[in-house]
Amino acid sequence: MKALVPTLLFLLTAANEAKLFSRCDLASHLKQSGLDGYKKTSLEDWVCMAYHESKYNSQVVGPPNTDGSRGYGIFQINSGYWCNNNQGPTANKCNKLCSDFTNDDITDDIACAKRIVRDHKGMNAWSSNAGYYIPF
Ligand SMILES: [Ca+2]
Repeated sequence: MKALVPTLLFLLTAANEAKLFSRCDLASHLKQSGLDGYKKTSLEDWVCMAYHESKYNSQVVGPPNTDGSRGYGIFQINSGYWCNNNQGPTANKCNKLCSDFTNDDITDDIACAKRIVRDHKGMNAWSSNAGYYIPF
């Protein structure tokens, strides 16, 4: 049992670990996931958006917006439309828990970002939400 406790602590820590991506590391992930040119949005625009939303930090939870929703993770995905944070009404169009967007695996974040940009607002889904910006 004594040996099991540190192992469990390590696993819990690893599961909750966030990642601060470098620009090149993030660009590589996004390119491998097919975001370069996705819905006519360049890789540069995706990387720029992630920088302004989260400074490439996968752990960021934004402050409450006027409607009480928040942004989650590297793309600051909004809890009012795209994920469920169990703190208010949501359309949950990505069918995910918002906490799934604050870990170091951004595969699901990217999948939801693709869903968001397919919506009628496209990339304006982000630029119209200036309140998401998180100063560091
Ligand atoms: Ca994730």
